[in-house]
Amino acid sequence: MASIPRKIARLMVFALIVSTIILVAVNSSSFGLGGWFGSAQTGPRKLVFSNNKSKPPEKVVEENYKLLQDVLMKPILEPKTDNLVRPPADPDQYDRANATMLVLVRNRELGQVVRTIKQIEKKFNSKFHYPYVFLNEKPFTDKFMSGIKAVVSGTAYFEHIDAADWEQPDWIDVKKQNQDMRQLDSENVGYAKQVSYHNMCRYYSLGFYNHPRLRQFKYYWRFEPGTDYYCDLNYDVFKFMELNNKTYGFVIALYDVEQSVRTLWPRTLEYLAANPAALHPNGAYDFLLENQQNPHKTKEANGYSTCHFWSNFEIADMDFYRSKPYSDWVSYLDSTGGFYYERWGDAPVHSVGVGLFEDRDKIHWFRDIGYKHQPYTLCSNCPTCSKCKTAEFTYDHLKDQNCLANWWKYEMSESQRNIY
Ligand SMILES: Nc1nc2c(ncn2[C@@H]2O[C@H](COP(=O)(O)OP(=O)(O)OP(=O)(O)O)[C@@H](O)[C@H]2O)c(=O)[nH]1
Ligand SMILES: [Mg+2]
Repeated sequence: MASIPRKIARLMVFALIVSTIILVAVNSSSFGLGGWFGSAQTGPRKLVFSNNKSKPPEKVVEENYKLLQDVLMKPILEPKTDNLVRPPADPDQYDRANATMLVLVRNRELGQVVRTIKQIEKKFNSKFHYPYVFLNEKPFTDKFMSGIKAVVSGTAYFEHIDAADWEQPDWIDVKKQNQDMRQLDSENVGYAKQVSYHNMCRYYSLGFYNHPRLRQFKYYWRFEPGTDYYCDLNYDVFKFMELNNKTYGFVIALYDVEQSVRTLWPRTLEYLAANPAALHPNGAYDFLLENQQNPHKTKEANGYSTCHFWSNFEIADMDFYRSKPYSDWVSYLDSTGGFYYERWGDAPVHSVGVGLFEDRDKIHWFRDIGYKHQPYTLCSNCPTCSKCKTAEFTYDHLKDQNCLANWWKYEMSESQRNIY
């Protein structure tokens, strides 16, 4: 008789262990098992990849690449909306959107930045005269400023970044940082040991939109020295964003170096667990959780596909970054030191932020902006594009780095696919 209570006790212990394991798996989600998030309004959402096909990754690469080739070979012109704003007769009398061109740049990059600005002016800005904001943590030289003024059609603002916003916070554990950077460097993570690169990634993730000069603007077009623009744009892209209620625009999407973002996703899930209502009910979850093309990356990044919009080009609404979900989340990320103990890029940070906290229908793929930042290109079959080869992406051995097909397959609505 005495054995019955002992059996019950054993059963209870067993049940407790099982339920604890289930709870940990469902709620902590640190290995990408996903968890339930969302608010009473949005209903619960489970963060797991919903398109598992279990095909060999090499086959997925080929299929996705073919899909993209087909999409890019299709003739397009410009978005088929009836609200495109055409270039005005006099750009100086034009009622522009509240927008600026934006570049963080060093004095020594003058030649490269001028080269890129000349292309942007020819293709777009000579028709609208949007201003430019140049950011630097060091003073711009007279040579730099006069070199720029000679090529821009809009006002040029040369702005200084305060050390307090640029340098790493003093609570970063420098010993740990050095150890972690050496480790990442030994794993061939580019720029791992270059502190200025970490500062740059952090500043582009959480600083720039609160710079006093940028606070006066809503939209920005980020560009980089040495990038190429191939297509004429005969409409105002900022007004396109505004009139079509878009938050974020991109051209290229890539997988990241997985070792650089090992804890970005687990830290994000911690934030979501504490702030479940922050999750947007129509987020781009599958883009962020996909694990078919480069499953080793998703695994190493603890559940994040590492897929991101390549932020060296982006047109976006800074009010999104200034809003509570993004700014609280990115402050939480910052408080964990991951910008310095790992090498989180601003591209994955923007992409995870937009993908989780914004409606995916407000993200626009600019297929009509032909673009290159070494070694990747986007070039559509569009009569306004020249000097790029239609559907070219990169060297053969880097084909598997393209994750645009995931955006196309999992996140775009029919109307977005047909907008060109
Ligand atoms: N003022 C300033 N600008 C920087 C610094 N580091 C990078 N940048 C700028 O930040 C942007 C991104 O830097 P890149 O070095 O191009 O980074 P990346 O594109 O990841 O690397 P690459 O593939 O080498 O181009 C560029 O516009 C740079 O000019 C810095 O220390 N100071
Ligand atoms: Mg670059």
